[in-house]
Parts: sequence; structure tokens; C-alpha cells
Amino acid sequence: MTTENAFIADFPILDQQVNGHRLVYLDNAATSQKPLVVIEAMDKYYKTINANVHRGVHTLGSLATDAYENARLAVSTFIGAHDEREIIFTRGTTESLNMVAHGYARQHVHAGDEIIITLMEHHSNLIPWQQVANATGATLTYLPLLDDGTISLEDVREMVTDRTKIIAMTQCSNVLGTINPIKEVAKIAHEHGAILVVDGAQSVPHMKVDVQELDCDFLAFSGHKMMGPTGIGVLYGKMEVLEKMEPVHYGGEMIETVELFQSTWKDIPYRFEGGTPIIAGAVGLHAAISYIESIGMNVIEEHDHRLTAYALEKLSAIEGLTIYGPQHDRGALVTFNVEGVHPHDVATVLDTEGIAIRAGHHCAQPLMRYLDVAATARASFYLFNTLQDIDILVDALQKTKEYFGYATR
Ligand code: C6P
Repeated sequence: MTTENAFIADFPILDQQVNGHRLVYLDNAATSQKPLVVIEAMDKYYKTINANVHRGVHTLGSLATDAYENARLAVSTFIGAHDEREIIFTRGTTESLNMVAHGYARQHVHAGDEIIITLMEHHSNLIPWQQVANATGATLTYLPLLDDGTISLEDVREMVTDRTKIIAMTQCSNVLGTINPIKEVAKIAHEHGAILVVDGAQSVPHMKVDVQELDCDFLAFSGHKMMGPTGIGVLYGKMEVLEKMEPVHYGGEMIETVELFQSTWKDIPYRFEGGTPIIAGAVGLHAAISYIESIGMNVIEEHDHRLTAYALEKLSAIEGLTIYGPQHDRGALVTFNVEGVHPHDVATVLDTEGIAIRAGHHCAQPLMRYLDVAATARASFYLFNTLQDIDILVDALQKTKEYFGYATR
């Protein structure tokens, strides 16, 4: 696997030089690259089917509706939903979480209630809850982090009360790589009559996620981080919570009848998908799911683990490098800082070597403050990355240190 990787050939974008070097793409947590099968599925859809869904009686209209609804079925099977009506297509994780906050929580959370999130949340699973708390008078509280960047179930048990209405938590941190114990948290939430909202943006692309096994109430994720196109995402909700959720987008597609001063909504999930949906995006996501299934999620997971363990080992050996997050049982990313060098400078120097990583606050400013850093650098992996990619990263980081005079200090 050092240089050979059977999947690289599936990704046309990787066959290029950046700044005179082979592209080493290590920014998959921001967005993953797309295999040719996904690009071709969307191309074929636009070339042969393109029509609006759930409207036309013409042939292309039915083909487009079938393609769109088949994608819903594929997503439903992929995450083990009980019923495909529990799958709502959105623009991505951010829109999915906002839909829960504004369509569900604003209706069911009241003054004096509690919303619990963690300190490692991405802004998309944080700001919507600030908004709900501010609007309803509920209290927003943060589960603390342990020194290794994990949470403690003891803390969860202590913090959750019968006033807790919502626990919202990422399954995998986009900064620390921490994998949270979702199944156990769901159990605690339900013992107190609360619901669990899971941010699956970084987990669904990399590990088997089964919503019935986890018993979460909502799960949000994005197509573009799992080799699908940008602009399509998913909100899974248990039917019983979806029945209590209000639409947030009103207009075409989602109505049953419209009178002058009142209207009624279509059945679930259509009432939540106002306007012309993201049809080609759903087709692309379906192709991405088929691609993942053709490889096997267990194969992807194993590959991720191998790469992450290797990266942790090699990066830990670099003097002056701080790595954040747990040492074991973590997602396919490593976040770090090089002593004395701003992460943006690290990323800029790596780019001159053809290496793409992300630098910044990773949309997790409260976490950055907790870690006492303004920003960090992050390398994130996927199935087309190799051990050689990590060796190239490590060499380039050594060069970066030399360039900024670390070795001579
Ligand atoms: N994180 C990253 O580089 P959207 O943008 O809606 O597809 O996903 C938002 C989101 C929500 N939760 C988590 C845990 C995430 O990692 C992300 C996206 C990217 O880390 C872009 S900031």
C-alpha cells in the first residue's frame, strides 16, 4: 500500500501536478474528491434524463422522479433507516442541523429547558443551538472535554436531567478526530425523555453508521465529504420526531392544498423539501454510496485506521510538533501545530510541494479557545491516500521547520 493503491485511478483529479509536484490531497475532511463514477452518473443524468420531479406526467419527469426516489432509498439502506420516508434531502449537514433547530427544537424547547452540546462541536452544530436557546429561554450547556479530547459518559450522566430536551453531538470531531459514544449517549438521553441529534459529517463517510443500532433521533451529514457532489446532504429523523417537526422552507413542492390564508402540507418527507430539490445531487450521492458499497465500508475503515495510525506515529516523532486529540480510536485526520510557525504558513509551504491540507479554526472557535490556539493545521485522509502521501507530508513538514529556522534555534 506504500505506493500502490487500487482506488487512485478512480479519481481523475489526482492525476495532476500542483506546483510541479504530484498532488497529495490531504483535505478530505473539508471535502473529499469524487470518483469518475459519481461525475459520470451526474453527467448522464443531465444528458439523458434532466426534468423536474413529482410534477410532470411526461417520461423524463417520471425517470427523474425515479432517480431521485431511488437515491432516497439507497441512503435509507446505507444508514439502516427503518423507512425511506425518514430521509430528507438537504443542502448539507449545516442545513440539516438548522432544520432540526428551527423546525423541531423551536417548537418543543421552552424556557427553563436544557440543551446540551460538547465543546468540540463544529459551528454548524453549535450556533443553531445558541439561536434556539436565545429564542426560547432554554439553557445551553457544554459537556467538558477530558485531557485527551474525549468526553466522559459519567459527565453525560451527571449533566443530563429531566429538563434536558436536546443533546446534540458530533459522532466524529473534525478537529480532534474523537469518536463519541453515540449509542450510550442516546440511551442516557432517552432515559430522561430527551432526543439525541447527531452530526455525522465526519463519521458517515468513514465508518458504518446504523441509525437503528445507534438509536439516535436525528442524524445529519453531507454528500460532498463522502465522495458525492457538493450541495446535497441528508437529514435522517425517526418518524416519530419527524411527525413533530415543522417545515422550515415553505413554497412549491411541499404543499397539499393552498387556500388564501392557510395551507396544508404533503406527507413526510416531501413537506420538508420545499422547492425544486437537488435532483442531480441526489443522483451523485447515490453513485457515491454505490461506490462505497462496492468497496465495502469495512475496507475503507481499515485503510483509514492504518493511515491514521501511521500518520500519528510519524508526526509524533517530529520535534516541536503538537498533535491534538486522542491517540487511539479516532477518525481519519490528524490536527497539529508546528512550534513557532503559524498553521497558515505551514499550509502555504506544503502547497508549494503539492500537498493540500487545511489550516485555520476549522469552524470550531470555542474548541480552539479551549486548546489555547488561534488555529491549527489538519491533514485528513481517505481511501485514495497512501502511506507514501504521509511520508511526503512528514518530509515537507521537516522542510517547513527548516525554512522557518526551527532547526537553528
Ligand atoms: N467541516 C471542515 O473542514 P457542511 O459544510 O454543511 O457540509 O458541513 C458542516 C460540518 C458540520 N459538522 C462537522 C463535524 C463538519 O466537519 C462540518 C464541515 C469542514 O472541517 C468544513 S468547515
